[in-house]
Amino acid sequence: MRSIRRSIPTGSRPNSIGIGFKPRVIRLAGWSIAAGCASILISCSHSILQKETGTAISTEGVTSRSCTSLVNLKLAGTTITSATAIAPPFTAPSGATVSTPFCRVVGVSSPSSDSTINFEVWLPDAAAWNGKFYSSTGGGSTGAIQYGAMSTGLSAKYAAMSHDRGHISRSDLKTNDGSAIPLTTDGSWAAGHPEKIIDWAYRSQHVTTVASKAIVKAFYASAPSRSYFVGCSAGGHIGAMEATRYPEDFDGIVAGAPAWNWSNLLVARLWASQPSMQNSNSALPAAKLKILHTAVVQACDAIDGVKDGLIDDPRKCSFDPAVLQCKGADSADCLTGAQVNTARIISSPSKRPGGQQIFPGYTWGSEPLWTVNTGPTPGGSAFDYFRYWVKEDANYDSRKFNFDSDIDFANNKLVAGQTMASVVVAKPDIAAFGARGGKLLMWHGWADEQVHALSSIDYYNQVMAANTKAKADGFYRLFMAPGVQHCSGGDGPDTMDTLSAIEKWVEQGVAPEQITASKIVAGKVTRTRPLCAYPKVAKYSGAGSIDDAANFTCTSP
Ligand SMILES: [Ca+2]
Repeated sequence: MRSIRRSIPTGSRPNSIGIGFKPRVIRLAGWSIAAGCASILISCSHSILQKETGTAISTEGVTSRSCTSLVNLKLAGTTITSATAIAPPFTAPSGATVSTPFCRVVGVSSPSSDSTINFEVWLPDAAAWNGKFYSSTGGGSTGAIQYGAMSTGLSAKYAAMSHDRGHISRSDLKTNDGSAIPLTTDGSWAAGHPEKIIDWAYRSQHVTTVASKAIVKAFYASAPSRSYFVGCSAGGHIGAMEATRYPEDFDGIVAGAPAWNWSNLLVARLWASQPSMQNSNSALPAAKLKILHTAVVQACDAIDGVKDGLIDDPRKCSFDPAVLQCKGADSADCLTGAQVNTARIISSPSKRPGGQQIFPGYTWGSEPLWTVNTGPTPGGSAFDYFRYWVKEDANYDSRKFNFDSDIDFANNKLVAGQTMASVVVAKPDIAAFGARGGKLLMWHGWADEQVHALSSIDYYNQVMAANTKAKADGFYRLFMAPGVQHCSGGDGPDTMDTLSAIEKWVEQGVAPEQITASKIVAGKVTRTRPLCAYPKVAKYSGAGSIDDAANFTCTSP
């Protein structure tokens, strides 16, 4: 048995890119990377070097082998293009730095004739390996290997893998108004490439996971003892997909702010963006969003019993933006009638003309970053989703979207013989994952401005409806994070070690009842607070600092 050593705190959001552009620096929240590596090893080749024969070796019954010989490993549907022993310091293509020696394996998987899924596996020296496999993937429509997450996983002694979800995002594309389309939302690769949509939606993670496990086994002569996936946003979507479609791939999955209901989520983003797309006077500039947020917090902070700047459960906040409407001419401290209307639309459920709800609205508290929903083009991946995946027309005008027939058109569009909805939506059907011992830890910021927080409540309710609560509690837990924006940021404590929580659950059978989250400002912890297994909430004891998690207990609401 290998000694399992966790030397660094690890977090939940190595790839918190989200499904849209977030106009600020994205932190690798929670992943406080201990850069130093005490042991100086000169290469990833391990102590039990096998003779390099240069011939293909089956992974069945293998003994360990050198790094460079992995290039000769034969895997169905996957080609290993290079295997290199890396001596630190090493700088990844993304700029991520690595200070640990490792074996860098670069490969490409092609599960269909139109598939090109680039991936890398970074293997720590056998003596350093914790025996486990770790994987993560990007948010949005991103086509890029997540080197930062790999670096962090490697530093924590995991065999780490990431992949580009089957396409490479372009950085030279523009929106209607000439601004750059972020890497995270480029969808131009999807038009005319249904197999690439399938790769993005679920197949890329599975095939690269299977290939990587074979590589791990060949290198160490030992399969990983445990396998974990951690992702946020569309990375959380992949986590949910894995639990549903490939229950054997991972023992533990952390899905943050999961964009699980991908198609209707993007319809909802289009809905939220309509007022500003139709008329720029309806847009809510950042300064107006600030006064809106101040008013929201003032109105709803105390409902949970603690005035701490956080709204514990925004569903209890019945804020009406009309209280901010200008009495006369537009000015800096009020909203115009059009802006009040925009705030109402963004915070309300999207509906078909007949009144049927499409998706929940954005929760109160999420408004500071509504700039992603009040531009001249739809927020996040919605713009390119409808242009390229659905309409396959680069000139498609999203302002003409019909919130009835076009929803059906999008969901029923055939993608290599399957409907779009069946391909891109991660159904909350995870009983098989639970039955085989898998654990899914889902979490969501209550102030998420991109993936509606209420969509995770919807997922929870569907899991509970399909299983008894007692049964579902054994394999699925949801943690809502008050005041936390999309994957990180916001007023609320947003740094927590979800990976340790899922490992304790998988390896020791200790189901997480609460996870301590920290708010870190300028490198200092300013507040800690328990995040509670939903539906429980953190209740203040009535004594002691409200900035100390010890003074709160998780209780039923
Ligand atoms: Ca409060």
